[in-house]
Amino acid sequence: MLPESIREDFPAIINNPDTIYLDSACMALKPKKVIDAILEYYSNLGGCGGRSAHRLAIEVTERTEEAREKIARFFSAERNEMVFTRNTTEGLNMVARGLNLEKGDRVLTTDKEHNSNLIPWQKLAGRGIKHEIVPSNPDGTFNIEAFKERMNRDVKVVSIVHTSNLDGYTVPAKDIGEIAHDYGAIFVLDAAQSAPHHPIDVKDVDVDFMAFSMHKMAGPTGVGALYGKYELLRELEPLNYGGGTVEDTTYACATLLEPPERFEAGLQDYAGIIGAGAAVEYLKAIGMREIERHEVELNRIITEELKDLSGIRIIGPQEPELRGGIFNFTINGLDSNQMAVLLDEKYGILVRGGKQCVNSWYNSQGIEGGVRASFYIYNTEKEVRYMAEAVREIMEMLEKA
Ligand code: ALA
Repeated sequence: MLPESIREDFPAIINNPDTIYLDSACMALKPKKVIDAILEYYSNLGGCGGRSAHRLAIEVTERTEEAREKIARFFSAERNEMVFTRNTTEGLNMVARGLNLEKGDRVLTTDKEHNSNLIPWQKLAGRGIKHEIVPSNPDGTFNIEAFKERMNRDVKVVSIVHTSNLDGYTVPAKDIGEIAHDYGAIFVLDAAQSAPHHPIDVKDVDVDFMAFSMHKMAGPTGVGALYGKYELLRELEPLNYGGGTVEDTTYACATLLEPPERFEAGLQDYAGIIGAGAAVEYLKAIGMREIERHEVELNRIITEELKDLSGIRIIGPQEPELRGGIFNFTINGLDSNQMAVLLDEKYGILVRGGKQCVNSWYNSQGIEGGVRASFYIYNTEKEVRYMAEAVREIMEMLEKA
């Protein structure tokens, strides 16, 4: 397990002493190093990047490019393959709208996609592009046979949630990518929940595009990135055009810069980007394998405590080692959001209830919502045992009522 001293790095933990934060799948807390990097921009720099030639602007350009380099290296990518975005959602929309898909092309996703990897593909129906769902196995694991059955040369894109925000399960991305590539399809990963919790080498996985958010990686809000293989980025139509994306324009046309600059229209969130660089450095110093192990250990403890409790059902695979840092469950007799509010008000435990942006899966199962505890580097054994105790007390209370 990671040392508890990590908690001292997080002002939000120190400043909220009576809370147990178990909602990192939605938003991770930020260490002081990240906050300091953001503040440094506002206090000492303040200029724009990539444009003006004065000293503050040059410094900002250098610092944002350093951050790009750090983030690229974190995933074993090249600097020119990493495009800054606002978040995973923006990255996935960029891919869905920027690929040159045509009438009759097919796009495959799974039945467990976040709305951000669902709606952008659904919306292509107006152009005659067919979006189809690969059903998961009953325990939520990836159904490779169902996937293979659906593959043919009309499938142009396979876009899959790498680690699910619903149940923490991580798909066998390398195998999926290999099959997608055998049929000439583009392979896209929604890495919002994998990038913060697992080591990823984009070259090893051989993914074509991968979108992620820094706010789930101990980084600032409002900054994410889209990784794309350079040749594919060159063919992708930008979502936004404007300042900072062109070599030159006339009244009639524009010559775009090469990637990644051509995708970053308008002034950027320089403070956030510099903070994002600090966030990956912070995670790297802890070690992604260590982070992975820590979360599974916490998941093992809470699973052991609650798996046999009458009235609750764990969503996804029952084995904690397949669920990473997510423990999501349904309860008999209480709405998931009511349960989340009760955990907060009575015990100071902060979790997320409801459909967690995976409405389609919950609706298909006829389930109103889940109560999701999600763990990160700062959570402790004591906290998850306390959560288990709280759930047991609430369930006893419900039985008596
Ligand atoms: N996708 C984020 C979550 O699962 C917002 O909470």
